[in-house]
Amino acid sequence: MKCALTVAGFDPIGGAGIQADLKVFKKYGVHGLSVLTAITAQNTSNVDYIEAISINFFKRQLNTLLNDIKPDSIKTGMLFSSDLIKSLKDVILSYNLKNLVIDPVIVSSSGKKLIEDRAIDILREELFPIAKVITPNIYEATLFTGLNIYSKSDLYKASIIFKDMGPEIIIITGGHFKESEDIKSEKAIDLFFDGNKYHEIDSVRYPGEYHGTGCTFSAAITANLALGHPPLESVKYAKDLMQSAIKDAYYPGKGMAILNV
Ligand code: PXL
Repeated sequence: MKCALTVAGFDPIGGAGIQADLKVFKKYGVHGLSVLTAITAQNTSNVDYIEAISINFFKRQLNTLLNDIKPDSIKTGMLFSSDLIKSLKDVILSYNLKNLVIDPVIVSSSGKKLIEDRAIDILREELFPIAKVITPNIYEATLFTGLNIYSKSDLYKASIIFKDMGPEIIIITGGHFKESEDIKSEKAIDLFFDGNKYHEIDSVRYPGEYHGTGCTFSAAITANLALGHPPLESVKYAKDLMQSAIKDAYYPGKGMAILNV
């Protein structure tokens, strides 16, 4: 059985973070490995509190696991601090891990910062250059590129700027478009760019706020890469999963919906 590793935070709701990633890996028949960066206290309305795992314990989790098992792909979610990011990079290089998918998590869907401000540059500098795929949403793309993204042509410009940051492939997810013509469209458009070719991948837009969309999407890409699928196919399969998971989303609490993976 193929193995994928998620390096991410703990979500007690079970809709994002490590828990979401493991559900997605299972869905594709990929064995899920997980290493924890931070624990959170949260519900479907609010992320209340975050505590990072100590660097020592973080490294122990990675080294102990990787001395035994080599994952076929790896993804990152909430990385929280500069020290966690730097330690992770060292480990990825020393174990020669391939197929790194980075979901550049900045804030939760409920609006809480999931990374320290000073760690944002470190994430870009240390991990983007060794990434196979990065999966920014509109908010993250705006923050990393400095562009205001209101239209499809802005997505094209942003993906060129991202390419210069070093990742092999960029997929910007357009589901969060706010103030553009595109919001009036029934479609959500994602833009895939490999430095050479662009692919627009469109899907039905379902209105509303969903918890864990970025985690689920990036985990699905990671699982498909572990299975040996090429990046573009992996992204297309991941989009298919997102469509059904969003269509059948449910409300376990009083706040946001959870994806039905
Ligand atoms: O969706 C981003 C995210 C990632 N990781 C954890 C989270 C969240 C959102 O709440 O809780 C642990």
